Amino acid sequence: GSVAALDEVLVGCRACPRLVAWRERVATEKRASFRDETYWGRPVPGFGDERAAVLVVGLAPAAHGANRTGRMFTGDRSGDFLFASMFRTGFANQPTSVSADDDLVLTGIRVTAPVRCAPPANKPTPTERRTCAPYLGRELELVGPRVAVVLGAFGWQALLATLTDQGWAVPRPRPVFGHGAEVRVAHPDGRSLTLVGCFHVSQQNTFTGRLTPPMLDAVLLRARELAD
Ligand code: DU
Ligand code: SF4
Repeated sequence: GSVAALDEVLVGCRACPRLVAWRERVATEKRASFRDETYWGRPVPGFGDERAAVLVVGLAPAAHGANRTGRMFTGDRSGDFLFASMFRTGFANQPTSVSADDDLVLTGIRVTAPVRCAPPANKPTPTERRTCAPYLGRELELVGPRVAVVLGAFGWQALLATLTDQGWAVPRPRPVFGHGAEVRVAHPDGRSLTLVGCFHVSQQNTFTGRLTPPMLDAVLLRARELAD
């Protein structure tokens, strides 16, 4: 098994009828400012270091962001905010991620999402989350991160559910999401993974100042410290 083999299966997935219809409709109708572009319109693989110690877990591709460019977090304001922070903290070789064929390289970090197809209103259903969970589970097994930076409550719940399914010792009741929350979980085989909660990088948080660049930088630096 390899990340490339996982991605090959993933990009052909059509398991969620509502999301297949939405991702393809958005890709056909487009946004006026991108009308000359060919949208990706398919499931979006994780991006970055295949041996990353730090895995960033978001929510789902944005309709005109990753669903357009085919690279996670790429082509929208959320990604602009996230990749700039990765550059400042030494995880990325450049501050921007514009398209799937730019020269961005992530070292020691990787970005992914628990749902791989763009959902209407950025809101996957519980069934869609469960249907997509095996892809995140497989990626976790292949990459083997020591730290997961989880952007928002949806990703937090989704990751904890996936870890539980995979036999990790997740406390009950499940730990509550919060910015700066840290939870260490253990696998019976001896591995451990520390989840670090962080407000999502969406404009709702970054435009309002709820999540500032120094706050995100501090989370990424903390993640590196935990991973070392
Ligand atoms: O084809 P490849 O060298 O396995 O890289 C796939 C993809 O992942 C490429 O666009 C660069 C990116 N990447 C990265 O960001 N960090 C790495 O350490 C390795 C690959
Ligand atoms: Fe497949 Fe996941 Fe997309 Fe559903 S969200 S169609 S499970 S890739």
